[in-house]
Amino acid sequence: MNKQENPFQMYQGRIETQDDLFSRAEVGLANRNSGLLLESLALDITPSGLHYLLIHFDVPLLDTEHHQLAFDGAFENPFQLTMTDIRAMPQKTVPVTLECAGNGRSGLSPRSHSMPWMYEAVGTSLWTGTPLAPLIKKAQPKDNAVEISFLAADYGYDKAVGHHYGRSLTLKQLDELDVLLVHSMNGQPLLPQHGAPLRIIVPGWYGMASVKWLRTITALTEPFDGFQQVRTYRYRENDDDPGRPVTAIRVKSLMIPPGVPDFGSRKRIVEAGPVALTGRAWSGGGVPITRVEVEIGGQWFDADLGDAVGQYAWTKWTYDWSATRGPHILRCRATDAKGQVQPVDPRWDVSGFANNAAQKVDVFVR
Ligand SMILES: Nc1nc2c(c(=O)[nH]1)N[C@H]1C(S)=C(S)[C@@H](COP(=O)(O)O)O[C@H]1N2
Ligand SMILES: [Mo]
Repeated sequence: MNKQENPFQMYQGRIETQDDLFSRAEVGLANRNSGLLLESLALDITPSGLHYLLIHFDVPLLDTEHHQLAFDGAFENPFQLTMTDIRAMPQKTVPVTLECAGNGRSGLSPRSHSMPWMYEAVGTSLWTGTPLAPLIKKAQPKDNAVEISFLAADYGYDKAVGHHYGRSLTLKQLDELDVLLVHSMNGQPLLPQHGAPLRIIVPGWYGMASVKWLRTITALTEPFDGFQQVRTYRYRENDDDPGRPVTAIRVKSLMIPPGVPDFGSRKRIVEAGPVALTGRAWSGGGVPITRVEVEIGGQWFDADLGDAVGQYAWTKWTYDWSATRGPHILRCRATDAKGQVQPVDPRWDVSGFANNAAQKVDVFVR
């Protein structure tokens, strides 16, 4: 099917949205792409069933036994690997905090039509696999190779372009990033929705780089022009802006909403007295968290920090609050070792990428 025959022409441009109101199409997406339950921020490692999901098309149900990973294109020594080959290679298990670049999209105004995330598109898993760099070295990119692309099994349309999900990294980025070829999550083979039987994890970058259902690793002599690389995941000021690529995760923190919820309104009820506020903070590119502050009644207080769960994983924070009666708005914000601080107000982006504005929690203390 080409552009002219596309029966969904109307979805090629901007789709009308209204802040705080979601279309049936978006609710449908949200029912597939579940988010982390904020109460599970209490755990260092997110149980696999509570890890957020972002699936653009349909989950391809692949056969582990016959799955092949091909290294092709501009490599001197192209080869193929089975899952048995990959499991027999040197293994590494790393805790990595993954966050979707669209996390926080609903907090922007006007927001864009896409997965309507609020705060919950984040999670930390123990990923097991073999480091990718030695395999690329073994395949040996030709002298004129500039990028390596990662092509997946899932296929669909976006803006009238049919494509397999795919992303690329430059050879320089591959040198700097500890990319892992992953077959297991939290000690179990990858679940279908998380990329079974094989995916990559690109630690420190937003989730779009961590290609699931991986089938082909190709050496390219020209930059990759796949849809998910050049048509989206770019920071843009307006529709005509070619934009800059979305890469490392921006500094962020979240709080477990204290107290208990009211089912209908989702507002929180807290008992007066001592309340242990807690949550997690993380930043991208392996940069550690140096500070978390909590705002109560318009004043910011320093929280206590725990140890990071890993170089590429989040840090726990706690703050003892003496809750006084009445309505309160609580917020938290993190600072990283590069001095980057979470903004209180969202930064504008056309597609709603990387909104790391401080989380706001409404509570009523009684
Ligand atoms: N093949 C493929 N890989 C993919 C995606 C996808 O739709 N297809 N989604 C990406 C995005 S946008 C994110 S945020 C992460 C989500 O990984 P998870 O669902 O395991 O949390 O996978 C990435 N890898
Ligand atoms: Mo994402």
